[in-house]
Amino acid sequence: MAEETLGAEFPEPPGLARCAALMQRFAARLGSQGRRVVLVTSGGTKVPLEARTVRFLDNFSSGRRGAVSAESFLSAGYGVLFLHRARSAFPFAHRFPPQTWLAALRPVKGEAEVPSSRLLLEAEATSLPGFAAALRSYQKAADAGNFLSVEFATLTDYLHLLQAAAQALRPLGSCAMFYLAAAVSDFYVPASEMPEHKIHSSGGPLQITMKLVPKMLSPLVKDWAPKAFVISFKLETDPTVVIDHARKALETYRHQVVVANILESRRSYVVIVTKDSETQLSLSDEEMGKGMEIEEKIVSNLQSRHIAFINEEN
Ligand code: PAZ
Repeated sequence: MAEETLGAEFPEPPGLARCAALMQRFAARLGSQGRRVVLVTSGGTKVPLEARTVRFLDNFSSGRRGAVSAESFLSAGYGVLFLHRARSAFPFAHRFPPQTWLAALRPVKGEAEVPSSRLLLEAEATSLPGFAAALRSYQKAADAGNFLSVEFATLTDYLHLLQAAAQALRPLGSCAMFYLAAAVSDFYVPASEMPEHKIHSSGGPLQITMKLVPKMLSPLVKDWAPKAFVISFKLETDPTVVIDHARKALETYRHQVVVANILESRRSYVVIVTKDSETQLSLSDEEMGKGMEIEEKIVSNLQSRHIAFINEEN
């Protein structure tokens, strides 16, 4: 199937079979418990310009949408398969960049009774607000087997892992949700046209012709997981075109929902677009002041739609 869809232009990344097996076991176990499971994709993709890559094209996505959404899905009782760009925002950890805990955590000294194999750390409770709760939430989800994270870096990794994830979730039918928040490149340089070595400036100004990346929504909806509840995201910078583009995507791929958002306002405003509705979700200043995140509203809205979708199927 991989060769059929992705072809030789996107050679299979090393480690794919191991990740595919992990995802399959994760999905099968939760599926056997009748649980709802969501695949959250998150972060941008790297598009190499050379085979021995020195340079690549990337994009703005921080992965925060995916990370916060994964937390909300776990709170809502979903099993979460988190397919994310390496070093992008990670659930429960993204609020604590290294400079927060590097300064706050200190090794506990002079505890003679503590064996040398143990590391004891301490911090003023006020110096890391929310840290202990975040650790507990992460560990609870991971220990219960409700959370699995899988990393990608390049566009090629992403495409193969998405396909493998879809195949793992397929047996769950309508209980599987795809929440495709990753910002995936639309363009790539085919492996066959990529120079092997670093491109040199002595060759003059650089001209690159990039090909269009095949749209994975099409085989996902039609073949890989045809019964699943599928949500794609549409990001634009021009607010006058975003809803039209979201509608076009729904007509083309025939999936259930597009979440439309604008680059600058994406943290506080989105529109949930379906074939017969448009629902605006926003955060008030007061909600933002309380630390609420728009993803809580997105996930709550989508969870209700997903339950209705499952009930319609049965
Ligand atoms: O990753 P982030 O939190 O910085 O941004 C989220 C987002 C804008 C990448 C996401 O909401 C989105 O719209 N993803 C799809 C982008 C697209 O391909 O149109």
